[in-house]
Amino acid sequence: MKQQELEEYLSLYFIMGSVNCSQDPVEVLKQAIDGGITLFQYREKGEGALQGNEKYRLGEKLKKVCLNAGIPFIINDDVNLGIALDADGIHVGQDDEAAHTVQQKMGNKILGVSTHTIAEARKAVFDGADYIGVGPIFPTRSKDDANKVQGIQILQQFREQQITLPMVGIGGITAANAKQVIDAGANGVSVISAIAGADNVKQAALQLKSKVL
Ligand code: TZP
Ligand code: MG
Repeated sequence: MKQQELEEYLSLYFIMGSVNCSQDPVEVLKQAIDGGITLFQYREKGEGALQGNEKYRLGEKLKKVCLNAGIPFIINDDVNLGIALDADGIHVGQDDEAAHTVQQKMGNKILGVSTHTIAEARKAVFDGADYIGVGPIFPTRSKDDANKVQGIQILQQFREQQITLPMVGIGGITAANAKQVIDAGANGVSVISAIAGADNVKQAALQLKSKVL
């Protein structure tokens, strides 16, 4: 995939797993797609998360929904699951399997890496990341072990220091603050609760979409 194509897919990047949803995750994903999300990450994590075969089976269903809609399907952390489901990509954090070994195992898939400092961003580039996630930009309740809040300044700093890789902001992003994230240099926004936790999922995605175009 060309960098420009990936940048377009990153514009409204929806992340969720069953614990983030108050209704059937398959329905949540379908509604989010109707509202215009451009990329999806299956992140089955946290208290009460599905494991083993159940985790696999939900992943299979969500992948099918993405495939039908032409939306890339990315797996969080679990490289073996990504390979088993033939996902379009894998996203790893700093505490997960090293990005360069993931890159070797996955071959031609999209590799995303979470970064919090310039050094981590440079290493992600070196390891062959296709994009980086940067955050938390704002306070979040969706990640127990989140790093300290960075503000939009970190996005500006990365761009000033010649990090040219596609990047998305993450953490506490809503329709009210998404434009700041884009204006600070991100190609898109990654969102869990503002979409998965909305009463009207499609409407929430539509509202975010109008801010990132
Ligand atoms: N990584 C940094 S913040 C975060 C992750 C996975 C959670 C983002 O969730 P929300 O609900 O959009 O703040
Ligand atoms: Mg991780």
